[in-house]
Amino acid sequence: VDGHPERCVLVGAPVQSGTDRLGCDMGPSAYRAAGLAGAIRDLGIPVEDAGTVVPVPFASSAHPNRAIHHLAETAGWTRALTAAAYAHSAEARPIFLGGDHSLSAGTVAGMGLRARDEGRPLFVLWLDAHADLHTLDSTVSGNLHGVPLAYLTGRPGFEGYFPPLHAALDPSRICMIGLRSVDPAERAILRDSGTRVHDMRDIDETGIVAPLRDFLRAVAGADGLLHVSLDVDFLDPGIAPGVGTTVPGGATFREAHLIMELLHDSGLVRSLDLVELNPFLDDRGRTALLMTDLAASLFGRRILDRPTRSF
Ligand code: EXY
Ligand code: MN
Ligand code: MN
Ligand code: MN
Repeated sequence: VDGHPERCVLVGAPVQSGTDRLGCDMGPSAYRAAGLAGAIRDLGIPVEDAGTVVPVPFASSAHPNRAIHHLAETAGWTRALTAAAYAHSAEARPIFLGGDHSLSAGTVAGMGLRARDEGRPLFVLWLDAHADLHTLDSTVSGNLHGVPLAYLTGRPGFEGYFPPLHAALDPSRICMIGLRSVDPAERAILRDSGTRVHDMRDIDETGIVAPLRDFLRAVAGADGLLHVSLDVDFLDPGIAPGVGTTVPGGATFREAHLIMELLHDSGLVRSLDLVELNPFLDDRGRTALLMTDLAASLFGRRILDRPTRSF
């Protein structure tokens, strides 16, 4: 699509340090077993598998909030993934295979550097049951998969722990769809943030299309670079059980697939996170196969041909 490299690159990010529920580090293997590369190649798009990112050692002192798990390891992943996202997005469209959602602290920071180099604003579509907006002081669980957007939008308290950001992500350039589990501290931040927030009640009342098209018009109008972060728990647990943080009342496959087709039509997506897949909680790869279908539909029309940019 114009303004985008056509080639995809798969980047394994087996991050486990952001959640205590073990199994996320098997995510990249599950996507490879589900045939993600082949599904995208079948659309005529070259796909390279760049293998697996290695976290850099990152010594961070213990944080006063003793609930926090694996802070140094997650900060090391963030540093490595920032570099990987920046490098792999130069001539390709990276798909980051997670791994828990703390990996997005690095991938989105790296895409921010890419956007800076291209002189374009970065926009983020966050498809998730959760806001992932806790600070290191407000997190209750201490699981760092619940903090990436607080870090990325420059909320205080990460200094000396997560690597310093080149620039904070503008909250008004974030669109959240699928929310149905938001903690009080996160709600307070969201209230006047300017972030476009669509919980499942919104989706039930207004549907997916109007809010998404409105956001895509804003991205296109700003000549923005769009990063999509797809958390498995955006989907209803009945169709996607392979995730450690299920919340009832999630998106149907049709709603998720419609989002992917509208995103494909827009031609605006530069990079994608597939996060929180836990194959240990899945049955016979069902969730990995569903996510693979959705990811492929983001990169190419797989059913009927339609005019692009129809938003
Ligand atoms: N807000 C809860 C917490 O902070 O522990 C749940 C976070 C779940 C995060 C998953 C990745 O979306
Ligand atoms: Mn732990
Ligand atoms: Mn998440
Ligand atoms: Mn989630």
